[in-house]
Amino acid sequence: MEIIVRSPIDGSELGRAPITPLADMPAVIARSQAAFLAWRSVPAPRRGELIRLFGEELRAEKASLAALVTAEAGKIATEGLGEVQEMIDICDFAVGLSRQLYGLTIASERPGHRMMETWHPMGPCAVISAFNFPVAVWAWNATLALVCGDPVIWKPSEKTPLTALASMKIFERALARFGSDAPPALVQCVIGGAELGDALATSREVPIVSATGSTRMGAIVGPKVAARFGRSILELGGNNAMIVSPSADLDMTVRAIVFSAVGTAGQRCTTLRRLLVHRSIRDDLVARVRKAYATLPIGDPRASGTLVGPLIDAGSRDRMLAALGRASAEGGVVHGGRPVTTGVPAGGVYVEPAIVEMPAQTAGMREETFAPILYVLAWDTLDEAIALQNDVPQGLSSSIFTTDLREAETFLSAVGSDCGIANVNMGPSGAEIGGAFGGEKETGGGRESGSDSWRAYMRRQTNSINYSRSLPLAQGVNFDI
Ligand code: UN1
Repeated sequence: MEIIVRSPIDGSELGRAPITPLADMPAVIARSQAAFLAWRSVPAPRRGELIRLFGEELRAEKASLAALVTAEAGKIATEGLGEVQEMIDICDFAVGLSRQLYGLTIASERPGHRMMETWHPMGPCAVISAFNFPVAVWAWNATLALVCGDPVIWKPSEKTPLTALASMKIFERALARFGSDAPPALVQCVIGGAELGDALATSREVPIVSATGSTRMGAIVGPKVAARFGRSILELGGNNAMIVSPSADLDMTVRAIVFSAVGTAGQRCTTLRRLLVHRSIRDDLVARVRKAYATLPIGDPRASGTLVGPLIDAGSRDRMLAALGRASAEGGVVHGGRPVTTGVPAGGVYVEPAIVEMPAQTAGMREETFAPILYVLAWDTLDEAIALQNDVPQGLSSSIFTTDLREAETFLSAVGSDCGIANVNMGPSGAEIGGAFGGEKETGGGRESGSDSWRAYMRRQTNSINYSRSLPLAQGVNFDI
């Protein structure tokens, strides 16, 4: 059994990927457990050396892997390169981290005692990744898991197995240079559908499951991992907004809107989906954004100059058109959003990005449609804008354009954005790897990539050491025998 992989650019067959039989999963997991027993004892800085080598191999293959990302996921060329750069960046981060897996030393209340925290490897880490960032999000997880001492089992999206297999080949080059400290099966890739994800989610031998995808998927995976007290790192749907205040630099705002709303053809989890504009500048801003949309080069993502490539498949287009129909029925005025069939490669699914002027925040707007639809709403007070921004089930990314310090700081404060990411004078998408990435509410609560996200890949141990000659009890308890 194999998956026939077709390019979203023109529907042509790119290659075939062998499907991992479900019956193989126990052996895959057992191999990962065996790898863990060896890998956990390799010093973390030495584990980092493997990731340093992986970063070197990725640098050497940056152009070719990026071209494959473009062919298989349909991203425009510069975004394909950006995706591989994101892998390289997280390798650098993880190498440094391999010498910084620090714990605390804590003041003990007892004389002659020391208390501290130690971080230990946790065990196999499953990574379930999505089509839209087919390799970078895996790398965020895999590089951190590996320096933390955890083997990785990767289930890429069924839509993008070839970029996964290519990344595995590049990783194998690093392994070959690294030598025998790395056990067999340190990183395994399984190809297939939800049944493989289910095998990982339900296995007690897989303590960590990091899953990126829809909220619907997360609502299935999360409870299965929780039911066996596993740890999940969920990065699910987003419904990201930008608040534009009257003081905003509108030239910058327009550029940020266009990149974050139509970049990756609206198929980023961080894509700008809701534009919340002060009523006094709404018409002006909408006119400017419509003007920019009118000249967007839509078409072959390999061609230089193209800014909007194809949607991943026809199902995506159908969901987009259905969402636009629903928005109209809810009182919205739709601009654009039509399928594009001329001037684009035959066999691919291309659309005009849509702008929809809405009368209110409707039920349709509260759902994430993974396509380039930008809903626009007006507001009168910042409190109202922040309430609109937060009044959706998702909580991934958010932004404000303002030159007013009070507005910016209010947006970032406890009464401001309720999202995992909140930006000022930049759009909600295109995060750097150095920060923790993820969001609240239906986004799932997980954090990946930078900052101290590594802690999710390790187990914390509190150690108390008595170096005195007596045995005092905590809280002053007396228990003399
Ligand atoms: C995703 O869409 O799952 O912040 C990840 C961004 C990218 C990552 C997106 N660095 O837009």
